[in-house]
Amino acid sequence: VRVVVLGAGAVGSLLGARLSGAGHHVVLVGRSDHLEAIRAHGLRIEGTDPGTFRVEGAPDARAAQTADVVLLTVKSFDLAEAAGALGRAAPPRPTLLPQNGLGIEAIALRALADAGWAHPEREVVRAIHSIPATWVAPGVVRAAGNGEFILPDPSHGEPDVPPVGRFVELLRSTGYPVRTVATFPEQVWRKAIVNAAINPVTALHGVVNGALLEGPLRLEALALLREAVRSAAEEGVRVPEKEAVEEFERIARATAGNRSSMLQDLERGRPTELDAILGEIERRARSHGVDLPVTHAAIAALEARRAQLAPRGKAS
Ligand code: KPL
Repeated sequence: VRVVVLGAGAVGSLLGARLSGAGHHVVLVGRSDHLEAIRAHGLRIEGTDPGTFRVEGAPDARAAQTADVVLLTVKSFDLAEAAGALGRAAPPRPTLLPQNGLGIEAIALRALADAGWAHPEREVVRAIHSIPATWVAPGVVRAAGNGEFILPDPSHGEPDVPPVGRFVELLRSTGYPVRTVATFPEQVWRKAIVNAAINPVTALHGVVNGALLEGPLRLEALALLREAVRSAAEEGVRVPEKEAVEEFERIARATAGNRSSMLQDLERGRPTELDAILGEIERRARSHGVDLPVTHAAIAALEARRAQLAPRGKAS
């Protein structure tokens, strides 16, 4: 299968490496220094199942013109722009959206439709995952533990099912477990709840995910988790708090050595997924007349930290 990874950061590159290892033809679209390093030395994966992998590089979304499938692995804050570029550069293609956060599909569908795809909802498959990947340097990514993919159960889709089965098969070839669930929208919330607990606290304190398993940082994470559970409930998605805590612990443990994506973004002076995670959680609660004080304070603290760290002129 010819796979184009649009947005080859840590996760996109790691997936590209695993797919290439499984015999697929992989083209990464990403930063030029990353592609340069890969051209010279191959794509190096450190950590879990290390190795060096052959993948092609391409400068922009036009690579998707000849793709069988597209993994749109940019972060949520770059999604509208990347989906627009994909829509303008290539005809409709099965496209996977594995971002963190809430409201992701709506952003991609709107951008693809605006760019000219007639029925983007037939092509786009939302997925969630907990694969820990750390950016090390151009050409080098660390697989920091284990994770899994969750996709919607295709048998519960609309008659015009998007190509879920195709992605299930493709993603299984990476070696990561892939589950399909009938309650997919609830799973998206469950992952957002876990991200609401892990990402802001690791980013604010500059610690790996495993540091939240005990002590005061655990309490900080759980306070955010509780408010996220409340927001979900207001939206009609009932996640028992006990189950949310267990999921938080399971993922923090499985990715204990990883630096969360929000911490990595903050340290690199990039925008973060704060808005797609805590911002959405707060807005949705507020639309039901509910204030989330801990979430609100964490958003303010992270925005302040980002303003301190962001390269000048690039704050957004
Ligand atoms: O989703 C993640 C992220 O960092 O964004 C986890 C699963 C928490 C791994 O770090």
